[in-house]
Amino acid sequence: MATFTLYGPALSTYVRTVRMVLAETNTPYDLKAVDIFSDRSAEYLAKNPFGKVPTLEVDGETLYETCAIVAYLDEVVGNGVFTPADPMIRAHMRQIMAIVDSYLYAPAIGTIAIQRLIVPSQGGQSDEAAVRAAVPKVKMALEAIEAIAIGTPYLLGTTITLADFHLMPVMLYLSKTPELAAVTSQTPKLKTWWETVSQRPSFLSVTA
Ligand SMILES: N[C@@H](CCC(=O)N[C@@H](CS)C(=O)NCC(=O)O)C(=O)O
Repeated sequence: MATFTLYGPALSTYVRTVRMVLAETNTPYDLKAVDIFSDRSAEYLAKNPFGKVPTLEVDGETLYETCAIVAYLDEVVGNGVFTPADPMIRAHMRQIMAIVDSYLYAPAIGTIAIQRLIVPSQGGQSDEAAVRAAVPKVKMALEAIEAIAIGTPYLLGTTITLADFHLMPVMLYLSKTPELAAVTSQTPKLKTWWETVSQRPSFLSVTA
């Protein structure tokens, strides 16, 4: 089997998405810490010019961008079990992942989680106006996912897919904030989904 090295801090949502696929497939890997709260080293920027995490090294070859990493891992260590065979359901999986990346991550993590969890932990005061402005954006993104989701019990039916792994780490941070109730007030499927997937052993192992 190939040798896998994953770069990134354990607290990163996107790193957790990749780690879930590795955990679900019992794939051994090294996790190398990257401090995302200070400047990236030249060595790291040579692997990932955008300085983002995660980056995966496969036998010394570098891969970055979470969607590309998890699609690769699903093929080589997952046998494709996390990607639906049906073209429309597969498209819905990619659609949910794109919604997370394009419309959910920035207001949910970049604003609400940072303002509610990180800023106070460092002795600062949350920017209430920024949080207020982020709430409708998060609500809209979650409601768009709700409209696509099947939710019995996973986002796209009876089998867990890469879309679940993409959304779960973001939901975990939202669930630690007082904004959770407001942003999920119109998403009953997502509420039930979260009660189930948040107890999944692979998720608990990468978020411990
Ligand atoms: N498009 C990238 C986004 C990754 C991303 O935004 N990662 C965050 C952590 S969850 C990060 O690197 N933040 C540090 C920064 O923006 O400087 C991907 O899909 O991998």
